[in-house]
Amino acid sequence: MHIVGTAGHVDHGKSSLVIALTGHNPDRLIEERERGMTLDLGFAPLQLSDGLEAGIIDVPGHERFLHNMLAGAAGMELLLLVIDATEGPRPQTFDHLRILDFLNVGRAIIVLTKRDLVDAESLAIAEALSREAVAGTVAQDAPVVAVSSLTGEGIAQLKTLIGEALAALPLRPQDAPAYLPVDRVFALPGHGTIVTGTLMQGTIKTGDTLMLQPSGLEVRARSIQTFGRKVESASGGARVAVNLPGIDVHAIRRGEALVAAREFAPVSELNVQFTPLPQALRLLKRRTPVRAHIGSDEIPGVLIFAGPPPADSTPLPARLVLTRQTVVYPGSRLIVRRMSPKDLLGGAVAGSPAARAQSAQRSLQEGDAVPSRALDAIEAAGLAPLASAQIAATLNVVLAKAQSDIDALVASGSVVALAKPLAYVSRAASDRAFDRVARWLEQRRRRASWVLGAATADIARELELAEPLAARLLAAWHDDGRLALTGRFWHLPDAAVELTSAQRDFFVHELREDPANPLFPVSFDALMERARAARIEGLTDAIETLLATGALVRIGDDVYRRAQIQRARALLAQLLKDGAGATMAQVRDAFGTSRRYALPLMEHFDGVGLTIRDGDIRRLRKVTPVKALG
Ligand SMILES: Nc1nc2c(ncn2[C@@H]2O[C@H](COP(=O)(O)OP(=O)(O)OP(=O)(O)O)[C@@H](O)[C@H]2O)c(=O)[nH]1
Ligand SMILES: [Mg+2]
Repeated sequence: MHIVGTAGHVDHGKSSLVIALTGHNPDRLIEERERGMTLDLGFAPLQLSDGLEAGIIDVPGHERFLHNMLAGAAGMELLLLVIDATEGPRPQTFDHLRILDFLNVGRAIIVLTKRDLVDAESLAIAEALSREAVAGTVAQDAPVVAVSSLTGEGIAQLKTLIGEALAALPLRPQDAPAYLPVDRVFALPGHGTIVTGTLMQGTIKTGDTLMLQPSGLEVRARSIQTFGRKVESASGGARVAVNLPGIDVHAIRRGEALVAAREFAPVSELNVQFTPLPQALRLLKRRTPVRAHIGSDEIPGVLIFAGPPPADSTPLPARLVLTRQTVVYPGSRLIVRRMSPKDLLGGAVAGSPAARAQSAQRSLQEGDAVPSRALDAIEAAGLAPLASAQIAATLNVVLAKAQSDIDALVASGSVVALAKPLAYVSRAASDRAFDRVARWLEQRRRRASWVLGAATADIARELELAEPLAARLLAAWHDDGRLALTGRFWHLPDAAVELTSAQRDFFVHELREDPANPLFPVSFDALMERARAARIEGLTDAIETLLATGALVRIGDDVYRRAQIQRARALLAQLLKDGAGATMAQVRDAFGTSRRYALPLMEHFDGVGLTIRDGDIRRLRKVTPVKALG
C-alpha cells in the first residue's frame, strides 16, 4: 500500500477533492464541518479500478494548522498538489510544497480544482503559474489535471494518473523494523486505546510486542485494522489502527512512535545532514533554536553547526539537540522550523553519511546482501563492540534478520563474538589489536626476560581501551588459543621466562633447602624485604613471575618452592593411602614442621581439592573416574 497526500492553500478544494475521489469526507470533526475548514489531518481509503488501494491523508491548508499538516506529511509518497484554478498558487501552496520536497514524496500530480468556475484562458494562466511554482521541486515534471469536484469533471482522469503514479512508487522496506508515527490516539468503548498512523516501514502483526517511544511503554498489538477492516498484519505504506490493551488513553499522545520492540533506542541528539531553504539562510546562526518535526512529533531543540552557519543551500552536517527524546531510523527525514516565529528553515536527514548512503543504496536494491552491510557496520565501529540490536538499528533491519546475518559472519570467521555482554567486533579489528599486543608483549619480554607477561590493566593501557573491554578481547584471544593466562599474566603461549644470573644467585641463596627442615617455608614479607635490599634489577618482578608460574607457592605469608609442595603431596599420599585418615598432629609429624606451618598448608591442599576435612580428620579426596581420565 502507498499513501497519497493532499497539500495546498486554504480553501483550494483539497477535502472536496478527497470526497470526489473516495466518497469519504476526511473532515471528521464537527467543528471542521461547521466551519467548512480542515483543522486537523483527515484520512480516507482510495479504491482504484484495478483493485489497487491506497490511503489518502488530507491536510489543513490554513497556516495556523501547519503543525497538524506536518504531523501527517512524513508518511506521504504521492503528492496531490491542489491548486485552485481561480486563484493559482498561494503562500501555503509554496510552504506545503517545500515541506514535502524534503520528506518522502516520490511522485506528484498537480490538481487544478474548481474547473467549473474558470474559462479556458484562466485555466491556462493557473496552469502556467503552477508550473512555475513547482520548478526545482519533486513536482517539477508532475502531470497537471484540471478537475471539478462539483461536476466530477477530470476525476476519472485523475484516478488513472494516481494509479500510474502508485505503480511506479518503490515498495517500502519490509524487513525493516516497524516504525509508525502515531497521529491519532482515542479510546473505543469496550476496546480501550487505539492509535493510528502511517506505517513508515516494516510489518506489524496481531499479537506483536511493540514499544511506544519515547515513553518506553511496552505494548501488545491486540488487533489491527487498515481502513476499518480487520487484518492479521499490515506492512509499510499502510494506514494502520492498532488496539493497545492496558494503555491509558491519556498516557500517550500524537507524536509518540509505535516501533519494533528492540531495534530503536531513544535519543535526544541527532547527527543530521541539513538542507537550508534559501530564504532561511539569513535566519540561521551557529546555534538556532528550532522545532524539529520528526514523524508525527514536534520537538523543541537547537540546530547546531560545527562551523559558521551555511551561506547557501548546499546540504551540510549539523547536530540537533532536542529537549525530548525521539526515535529515528537511519535515513529518517525531518523538517526544521524556527522556534519563533515559526519560519520554515529546512529539511534534514538523520544518521551518519555512511548510514544514509547505505539506506539509499538499500532502497535501490531491496533485499541485497545484508551480511556484507552488517560486516561494514561492525568494521566501521573498529574495536567498539556492537550488540545485535545496534547493528539492526544501523542497518534498519529487524533484529532476527540482523542476528542470522551476524551468526553467519561469526561462523565464516570474519566477525568475532565477545562475551558479557554479547557483542561483535570484526576479525580484522580484533587481529590488528592482537598483533599490537603480541608485539608489545614480545618487546617487553626482550627488555625484561624475567617478566612472564602483562596484567589486563597494562594491556588495556597499551591498547588505549577501557579495562572491561580489554578483558573481553583478551578472553576471546585466550579462547582461540592465541594467548595464555598464567596467574594474572597474559602472555604468548610459547613465551619462556629467563632469570638473570644475579636474580638466580639471589634465589639459590635465599631459597636453599635446609636439610634438617626440608618442609620449612620462608616468609613472603621477609623475602620481599631482602629482595628490595639486594638492589638487583627486576628482582621483585621475578618473584611475581615465579609465583605466577608455580615455581613458588605462596600460602598466607609462607612461600614454598615447587619441590617442597611436591614433597608434601607425596608424604600425604603415603600417610592417607587406602582411605586412611590423619589428625593435624599426625600430618604435622609427617611434614616435620610445626602446626603453625602445617595448618595453612593443609588448608591449601583442601582448597585445591587434594584433601578433604572430616571433623578433625583429613582424608584424600576421592577422585571421580571421569576426572581421573581427564
Ligand atoms: N465550484 C466548486 N467549488 C469547489 C470545488 N472544490 C471545492 N469547492 C468549494 O471550495 C470551498 C473549499 O473547499 P474545501 O474542499 O473545503 O477546501 P480545502 O482545501 O479542503 O480547505 P482547507 O482544508 O481549509 O484548507 C468549499 O466551499 C467547496 O465547496 C470545485 O471543484 N468546484
Ligand atoms: Mg480541507
